[in-house]
Amino acid sequence: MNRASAQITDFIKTQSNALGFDFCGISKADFLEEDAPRLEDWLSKNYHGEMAYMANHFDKRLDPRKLMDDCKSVVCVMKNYYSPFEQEAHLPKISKYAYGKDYHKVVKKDLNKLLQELQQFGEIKGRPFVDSAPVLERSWAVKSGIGWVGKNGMLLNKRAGSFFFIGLLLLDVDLDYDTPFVTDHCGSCTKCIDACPTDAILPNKTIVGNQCISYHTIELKSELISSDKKWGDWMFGCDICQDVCPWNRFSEPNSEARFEPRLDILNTTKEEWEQMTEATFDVLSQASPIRRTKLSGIKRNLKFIGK
Ligand code: B12
Ligand code: SF4
Ligand code: SF4
Repeated sequence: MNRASAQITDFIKTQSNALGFDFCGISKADFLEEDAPRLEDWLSKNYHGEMAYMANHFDKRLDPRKLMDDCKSVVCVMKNYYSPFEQEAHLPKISKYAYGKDYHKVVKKDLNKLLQELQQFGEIKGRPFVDSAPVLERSWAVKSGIGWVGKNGMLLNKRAGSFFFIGLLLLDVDLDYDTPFVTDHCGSCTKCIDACPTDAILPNKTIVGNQCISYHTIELKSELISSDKKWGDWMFGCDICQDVCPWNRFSEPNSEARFEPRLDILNTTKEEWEQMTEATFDVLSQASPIRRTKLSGIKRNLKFIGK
């Protein structure tokens, strides 16, 4: 490795930490050979359901060099969003990732800052992505040595569990690369598979996307298709397969002010949601991930609560 790449690598690791990222790993931008057949199989079985965007850009999704010209390196960061806050039992449930400010905005803003700071080394081109582009974020986290993919499909870290967002920064410079994570620490545990109310978790780490409560309550645009399975009280997303995971016993509360639980949203009752006007929702959902579902989606989801 030359001195310049080692210096930039060190800077990225130190600054990502200073910017509030909890983990940072770096991989060489390459074709994700092992993922290609898995993604193809997942799509061929229609596990993406109505998420048509998942079937687009197959080649780009497997190779970041097709997403950005001259892409040489993939910087992968993780940001903790765990919060011990629990909603009162009678309230419609919102998954933890949506407690605070929209993570797309938060993580992307900080990755842009990192890119900005890198300009002191000369002109470095980069593109930040957070759940916003055709790229297999969890596979890059594994490749960057941050953790393994659990049976629940989540990226898990031994010290910190899975309540983490993943962000990627593609760069046009060569860097020093981390060693991929090759071990699996799920062992014989099947707690997530046993607890999933819609049988969306297959034994081989595959998530049947269109069976997941998260898909039904957030991504599905049409009327919610009821099944014989229980939706529980989830109004937006679902945390069951993370809540039961033993690795999340080590979760520490996040220290990000922007992820402070939005009590105005989290304390809203079923009746208040049902009677809410578009104007009120427009104000309430500012900068919150719940905006994605729109008020019509939330009202649709409420019909299935408790079923
Ligand atoms: C589509 C999508 C969904 C869909 C489909 C879920 C799915 N598992 O594909 C739905 C709406 C259901 C969903 C739900 C959720 N999602 Co989502 N989702 C995505 C998105 C946009 C794409 C995922 C994707 O490409 N799926 C296609 C399949 C084929 O890929 P994959 O699940 O990533 O699995 C790959 C690797 O894990 C890999 N793999 C790596 N190593 C190994 C080893 C073996 C042996 C095997 C078999 C596989 C394997 O195999 C697959 C491809 O090869 C990503 C963001 C992104 N761009 O990556 C966020 C993302 C995965 N989601 C995220 C979150 C937080 C959630 C929820 C927790 C939200 C909630 N609380 O409701 C749930 C969790 C559901 C679950 N158990 O997975 C986070 C996950 C963070 C983490 N720590 O893992 C991501 C990364 C967004 C982000 N930037 O933080 N999601
Ligand atoms: S998020 Fe909920 S519905 Fe989806 S796989 Fe996990 S437990 Fe099952
Ligand atoms: S609940 Fe068990 S099997 Fe599922 S991801 Fe966690 S450790 Fe792995």
